[in-house]
Amino acid sequence: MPEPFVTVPCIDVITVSHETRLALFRLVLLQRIAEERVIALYRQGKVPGSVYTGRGQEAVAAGAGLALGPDDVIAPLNRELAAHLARGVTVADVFRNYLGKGDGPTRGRDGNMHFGKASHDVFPLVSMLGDLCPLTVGAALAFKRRGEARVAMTFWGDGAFSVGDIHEGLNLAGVLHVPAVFVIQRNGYAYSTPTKRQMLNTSITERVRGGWSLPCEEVDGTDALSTYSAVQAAVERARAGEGPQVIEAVTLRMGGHAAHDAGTYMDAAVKEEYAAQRDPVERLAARLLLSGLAVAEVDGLRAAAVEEVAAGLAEAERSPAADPATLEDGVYSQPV
Ligand SMILES: Cc1ncc(C[n+]2csc(CCOP(=O)(O)OP(=O)(O)O)c2C)c(N)n1
Repeated sequence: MPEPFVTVPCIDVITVSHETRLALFRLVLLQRIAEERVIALYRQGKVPGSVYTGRGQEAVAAGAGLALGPDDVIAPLNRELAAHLARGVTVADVFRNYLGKGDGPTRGRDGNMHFGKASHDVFPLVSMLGDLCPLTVGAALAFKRRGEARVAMTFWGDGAFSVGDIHEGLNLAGVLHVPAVFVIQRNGYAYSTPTKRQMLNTSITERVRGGWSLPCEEVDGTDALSTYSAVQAAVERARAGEGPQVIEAVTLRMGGHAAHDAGTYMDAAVKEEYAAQRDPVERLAARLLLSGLAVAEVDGLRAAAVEEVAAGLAEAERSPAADPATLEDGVYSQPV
């Protein structure tokens, strides 16, 4: 194996095609690079909102997003940029939202990741943790009642697993046997609170199986191939009418909760070990090298992603700023 990669390669899930591996690599790279760019813009005072990235968790967002079919719906949270991109949301649209542009997804109202895209079946992020769960169950129930072979998927973190709406939603999903897939990113923290200080049993899988009698699989969330493969199996199971499933993806935030949080309360040695050994981007790069790609080819894919992000940002920067006169549009009904 060529030298620059010290990271442990991800598992070779042989059923994942070469094209899918390349698509996953593009997505993890786009999320990593775009979010680094967003943080730089935020520090320059150009982002009016706050910034919550998924650094270290890109493999989950990419793997889950790519596992869906074209007619499925997705309700991402704030660490799942690659899932938006997997659905065809453009890098330019993401930057338009962060920069508060008038033609962006929220037309300048947000400056964060609280947006969806109806044309791409991406639900907007609801900030109240837990709310996306019953909403997703509702979408899945609609598919079931209409006899459509479609699947609804959402995400949340281990901290959000304490929210009641999630348990009501999971229970309902099971009882109504709806085609839904729930992806839980277990990154060990809810903001600054370690999961083990929040719950006695930190195994989401055990709690989902024991509490709600739903199938749940724990996967290495830093391994894009494993995550993609597990989520895809859950999606196809749900589509075949076999009911909902939960995936517990074990990850770690490679930093604080948000751009304004340095994460100094996190164990420095764990963070270092994670960055050196389990960085999802580098693990997938190592896998691509092991499967025969040359270093120059992997570098070419990295360069293409840098280019795609730069082009998306340039396009967004050309967009007009939001017009303050439109502030109340879409908020109140229009006077008659
Ligand atoms: C109902 C609710 N309570 C509190 C918050 C504030 N809040 C936003 S993110 C967060 C931590 C969430 O932790 P976790 O679910 O583990 O996700 P992570 O941030 O680690 O990805 C909290 C408490 C919120 N948005 N909604």
